[in-house]
Amino acid sequence: TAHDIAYDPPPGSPQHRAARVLEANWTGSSTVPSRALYPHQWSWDSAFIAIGLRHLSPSRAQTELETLLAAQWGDGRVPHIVFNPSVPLDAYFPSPDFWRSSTAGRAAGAPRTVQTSGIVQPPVHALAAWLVHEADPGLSRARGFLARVYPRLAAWHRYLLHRRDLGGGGLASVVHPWEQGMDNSPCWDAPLARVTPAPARSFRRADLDHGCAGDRPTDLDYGRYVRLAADYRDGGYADGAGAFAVEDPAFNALLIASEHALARIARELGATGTARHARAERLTAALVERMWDPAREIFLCRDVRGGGLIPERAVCGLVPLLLPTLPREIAAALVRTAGGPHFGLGAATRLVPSYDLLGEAFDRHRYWRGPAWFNTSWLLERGLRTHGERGRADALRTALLDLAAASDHAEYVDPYTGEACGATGFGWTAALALDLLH
Ligand code: 9YW
Repeated sequence: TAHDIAYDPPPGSPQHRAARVLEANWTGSSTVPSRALYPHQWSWDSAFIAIGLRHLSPSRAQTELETLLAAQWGDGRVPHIVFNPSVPLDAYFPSPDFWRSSTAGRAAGAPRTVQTSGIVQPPVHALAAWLVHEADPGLSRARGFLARVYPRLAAWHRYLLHRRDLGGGGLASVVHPWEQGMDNSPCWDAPLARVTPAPARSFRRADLDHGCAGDRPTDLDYGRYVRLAADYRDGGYADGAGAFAVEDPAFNALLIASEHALARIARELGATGTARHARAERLTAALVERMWDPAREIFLCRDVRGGGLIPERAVCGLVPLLLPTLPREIAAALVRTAGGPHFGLGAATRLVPSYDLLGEAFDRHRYWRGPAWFNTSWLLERGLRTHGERGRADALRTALLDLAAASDHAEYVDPYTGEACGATGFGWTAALALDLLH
């Protein structure tokens, strides 16, 4: 095929085991997060998967991103799910007949042929595209990879920075908890409480067919997710009117990291990239000004509708450590917070928990309310390394690799014991382990 695996790891090696997961989840044009639980293409999963896949097959990693970007809407949004038409409708809810992208999303420029959701996920894509390019610049240039993806990535960022600046401070808001990628985080409890749940009989949860109910969101919260998504759809996916709007530090930090990557891509294509680096700097300043809590020493989410910072400590507040030009004292404070009693990194926990160990809503097994995910630890590992915390970064890297292998590349783990939770053979877990092995 055109996607020959360029590097074949030795059988039995951790690389080989991770590669087998990616191979098993590959559909021919993209990679599913999990064969059992998530049988379509997910936006930020694909970005993380491409970051690992580039070590096995740079051309396949390029295809992964280009398949996603081919489903981009006319207004620039990159949908959080691109549906695989050969998967039965009832395999995942909300399905294409809920989102109705090609009809309800017409005004926003949804594609006519491919079916997608109408919300977004964190913008890790430009960062992923740059890392994929770096894995084999010769091949990337020969295939015109960056020249093709650049205009799409630029339109994606433009959408987020303009249509999604609902708080007026220059940052992007999410309009649904699913957009930030940490669906059931306690950060959403207060803004979500204002939303009237859709009646439980008006939808059927497919997630409970696979996951255990005790680990998943409650029916009441699920009803609120459905209501928000249905209202957004019924408004033609126009931005600005919804009941839920939150500025999230992880979403914005990833946007900033991707803006820096887009500047590098622009340079590779012959421009200067200066304006983009400058914009990333302005966004970093806005992030600090609008979301940094000096007393708690963590970034907080801002409830744009309710008008204030949400006093919950969650892993999203540590992710900005990724940013190279974060003020030195803030980076140092984030390192203290990660290793302190609320996250316990390197002491009570080996991977970073998704939520405050001491928080009232902490639950070591419930979705994004305590367990540890591999993508957030990978981001933190990168952040620690960026800020010269080599010892801590090495320990986190070792933990990530140990637990990825021991858990059979689980979707997430118990933050205290490392016990596998959710699906196994999970795409980004395998991909990011593979990345750290290189
Ligand atoms: C869902 C696919 C997605 C991730 C999200 C994660 C989960 C989907 O799975 O959400 O149906 O609950 O929260 O970040 O992209 O892996």
